[in-house]
Amino acid sequence: MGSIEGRYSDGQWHWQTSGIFSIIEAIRENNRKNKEIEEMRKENNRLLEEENNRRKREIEIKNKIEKKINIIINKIENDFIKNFDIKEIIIPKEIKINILNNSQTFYNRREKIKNEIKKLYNSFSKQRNKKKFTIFISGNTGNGKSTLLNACFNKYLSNESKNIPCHDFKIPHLFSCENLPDFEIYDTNGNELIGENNITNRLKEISDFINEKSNDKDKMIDCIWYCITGNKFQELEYEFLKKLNEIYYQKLPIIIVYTQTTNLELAKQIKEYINQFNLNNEFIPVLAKDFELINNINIKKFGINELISKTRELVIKNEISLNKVNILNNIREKLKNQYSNYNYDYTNLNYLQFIEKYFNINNDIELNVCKMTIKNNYQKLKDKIINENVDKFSIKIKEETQKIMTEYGILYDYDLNKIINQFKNTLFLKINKSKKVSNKIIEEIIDILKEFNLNIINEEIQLLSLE
Ligand SMILES: Nc1nc2c(ncn2[C@@H]2O[C@H](COP(=O)(O)OP(=O)(O)OP(=O)(O)O)[C@@H](O)[C@H]2O)c(=O)[nH]1
Ligand SMILES: [Mg+2]
Repeated sequence: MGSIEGRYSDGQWHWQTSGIFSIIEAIRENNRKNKEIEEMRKENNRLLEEENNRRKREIEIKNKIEKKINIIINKIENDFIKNFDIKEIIIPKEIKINILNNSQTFYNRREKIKNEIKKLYNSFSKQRNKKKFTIFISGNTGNGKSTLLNACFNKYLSNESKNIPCHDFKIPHLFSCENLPDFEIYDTNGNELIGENNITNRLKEISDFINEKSNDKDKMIDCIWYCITGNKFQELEYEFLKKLNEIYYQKLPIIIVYTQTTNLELAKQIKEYINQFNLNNEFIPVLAKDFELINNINIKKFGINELISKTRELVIKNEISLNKVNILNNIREKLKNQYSNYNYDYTNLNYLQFIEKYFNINNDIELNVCKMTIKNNYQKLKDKIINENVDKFSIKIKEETQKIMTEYGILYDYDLNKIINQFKNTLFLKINKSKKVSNKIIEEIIDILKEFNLNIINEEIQLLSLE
């Protein structure tokens, strides 16, 4: 057995166990310590897990923030670059106005290009390899086709009908006369447009005939005169003309000749009425023969010369537009030879040099002033623009990233300088690139070509492109 002994020293009792008591005590003590250790271990684990979780969450949030911030930085950068227009910025407004408005040189540039094109245009119309303008007259019976033909040649060639229609021509008959040597005109039987079927048949007859002639370059039809008269533009005439226009759209000009015009006011009304249909035919009122109003009071004939010169003009225009690709090639070649070594952005010096070279302008004071001003300001302006943009850019980046950080209650450390430098580089590239690309001249040429009825489509713009 064990015992417990007490001993007094240092002012207090000290107990000492021995034997079995001391073993029990030791076991108890051991258990207690084990428990303590176990609890400490648990507590430790808990804290560790908590810390781990906290770190995990933090990493997650940081990742999220990083992603968001990267997206927003990219977007800001893209927006800046996209909206950055060097042409608007590099040259200050005053200089631009100076260049574009006040300078005779620049004003003349358009005229000079126009003249170049005009020359080509004229040389083309002179080169017309067909000798005559071949006209096909169509229109309802009795509305004055033969009389019109005779008036053009100033000679009675084709029978004019008296009271009944004279169906002289089973097939269209070609007339010509030295009085108007560059014209030959087909007279035809009048259309009797009764019913839809008739329109179709008549159209077929006419188009077959025109088609057959088109195989021979010298004999092909160049223009149709569609004669109408009286105080009404009939529904069937409209149907007929509409279909005729469809067949010959951009192939053959069709002129509406309003014959036997004794009342200009009425002619105007008919013209306005037809305009509603958007047929886009030229409308020319004509009186082919003096008209006796009453007892020797005559209305004088008129309109024949207008009809003839309009016809020449439209036929040539049509031929040119059919030959458009050739002409465009010509123009392009001509311009390209002069442009090829130059950049032609009107905001840079090279462009001015190009203008100088292309139009042989050497001592134009205005041009030189522009040149000097641009030269002196160019680098300064470039730096200014870049700095201004960089400032705006970094403010925007700071603002937007701050917003995101506040939203997540966390600070995120990103390298603003790196981002800004990258932005600067992109901006530089863009500025340098934009110097080389400008369609200003092309646009102008396209505009001018339009005036000559040379509307061009996308591929042709490419063709014309000087790059
Ligand atoms: N005064 C005058 N009479 C005209 C004019 N145009 C036509 N006429 C008369 O109108 C009638 C018919 O004219 P045409 O020229 O024969 O008509 P068309 O269209 O050739 O007739 P078809 O060949 O039968 O289809 C004739 O009597 C002409 O003299 C004009 O401008 N002035
Ligand atoms: Mg006739």
